[in-house]
Formats: sequence, C-alpha cells, structure tokens
Amino acid sequence: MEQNILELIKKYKRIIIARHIGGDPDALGATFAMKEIILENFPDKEVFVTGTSISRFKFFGTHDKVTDEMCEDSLLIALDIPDIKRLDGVNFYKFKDVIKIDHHPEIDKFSDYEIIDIDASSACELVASFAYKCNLKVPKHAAENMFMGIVADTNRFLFGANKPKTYKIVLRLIEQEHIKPNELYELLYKRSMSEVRLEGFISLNMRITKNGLGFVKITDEDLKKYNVDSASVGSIMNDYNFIHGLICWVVFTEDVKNKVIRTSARSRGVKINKLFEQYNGGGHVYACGAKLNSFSEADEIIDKLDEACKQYKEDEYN
Ligand SMILES: [Mn+2]
Repeated sequence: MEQNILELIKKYKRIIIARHIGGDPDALGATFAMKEIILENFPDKEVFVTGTSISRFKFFGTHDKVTDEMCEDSLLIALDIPDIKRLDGVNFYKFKDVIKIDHHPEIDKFSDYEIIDIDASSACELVASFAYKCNLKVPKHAAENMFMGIVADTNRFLFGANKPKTYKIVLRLIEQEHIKPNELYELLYKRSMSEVRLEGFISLNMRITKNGLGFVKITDEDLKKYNVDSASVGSIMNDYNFIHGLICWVVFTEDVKNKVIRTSARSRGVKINKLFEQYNGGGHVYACGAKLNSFSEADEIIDKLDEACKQYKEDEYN
C-alpha cells in the first residue's frame, strides 16, 4: 500500500492535508510532518495543511486556508481521523482522490488508499514508517513533529507503545535525524501554574463510584477562579492513569463561549468509544471526547459509564 500511496502523491501537483477537529500533537505533528516530507522530496509540489490553528501548538507549523475550488483538482491526505464528518477545514466530497493514514478504529471508509493500523501508537508513527518504507528523506523539523506526536499519543510511552516497531521508529528519528528529545519535551510539557492548580481542583473534587468510575464537573465559575479556559483539561486527563480503584474517569467542563459541555474520558479497561459516538463524539477505544448540550447529558453519560465499569469488573472476576 505504501508504494501505491506514493505513486498517487507523485501524480498530483497540489496536495491538501487534513486531520480531525480539535487538533492535538499527534494530528498536528502528522499533518505538518507529511507536508514537510513531501516538499523535501518533491519540491515542485504545492502542499497545504488545513484546520483551525491552536496557539499553544504553533511550533508544529502554520495552517492554510483552502477554498472549495482549490480542492477540485487536488489530492486529499487525511491523517489521524477515522470519520469524514470530523475533518477540519476541508470539504471531503470535493476531492477525486483521497489517502487516509490512521490509527483509530475504523468508522468511515475514505478510499482505496488507506493505511489503518490500530496497533500503531499514533498517526505520527505511521507517517514516519511510510516515509522510511518509501525511502523518502525526512527533514529534521518533520522528525521533531513526529517524535512529539508519538510521545503525546503514548503519554510518554505509558500506553499504546506495546510493539517494538514504535520504539524502532523513535530510535531512528533520534539517531538518524539528530533530534533532541529534551528540547521537544519543553515545548510539549511546559505549563502554567494555573493549570497545575486546576489539576489540584480535579483531584480534590473527583468523585469515585464503587464500580471504579471517577467523574468531575467543572463550571465556568470554577474556570474563572483558576484563571484557565475549558481547553486546559485535555492535557490533565492522562495524569489519572495507574490509580487503585479507578477504571474509567471523565471530566465535564462548561464552555460558555461555544455553549457546550466539553467532555473528556479515559479508561484502563472498559471500552468507551461506542458510547461517545452516541453523543456525537468519539476517539480511541480507551480515550474519548464529546461536546454535550447540557450537564443533564453528562449525568446520562455518568450512569452509562458506571454501568459499563460494573459490567467490566464482573466480567473480569468471572
Ligand atoms: Mn492520534
């Protein structure tokens, strides 16, 4: 498949790269790395990356505006995205040819040119492995982007990096492209004291059911008190892994500006993606998110997740 994808890339003069809405380091790392790899190896191509910019992640690259007319004779490369409706900044149906490279469980079939590997740690791992399999040159900044995507999606190799191939790719990025992990950790993980205080609030206020579900609701008033915004919760979620008695945890955050309740959940065993798809959200089997209309929908999710945890515990002991 890698060679077929490379041939398709060679055919097109203009290439547009897109990822899921709510760009995270893996989605951003993969899209900008792919752009830089294509330009390094095929300098006469035009390559654009679409999606809403995220100011704290601007070191990955700068997003482009793409019009519908531009899409008509272009190739679309969709990265880190399983479903068409969550593509950011681009109209899928304007393209004749599409490539998809992803590590989420499959939702929509995008085209005949797909690499889907749910055992891969990240989309960045798949882009790096595509580049190396095709003997493409990998510029240093692309290597840095892919390293950051792998590190972020595995939460520094705590999960998702169960296969030797992940570590082999990382070794190659460090050894061959001469990247410096410490400098990149600083970019990814430096955070404000306000965010640390918000984490304290979550830790103090998380209620845990007897079935092992942890949940917290954060109101706009709480956010103001800690001087943070509703997006700050995302980076805190992974810090509740490896806690006795906690199987699944979910945080609901009021987002007054967009009139939604941002919801983020993680799990250490019970599968949660199908439940979140019912609420117009989704993600990975064990890491999901959604935007809810109200805190009463949050209560529904709490009940359903608690039931799922109960079921999971019963199955585990039988
Ligand atoms: Mn990803």
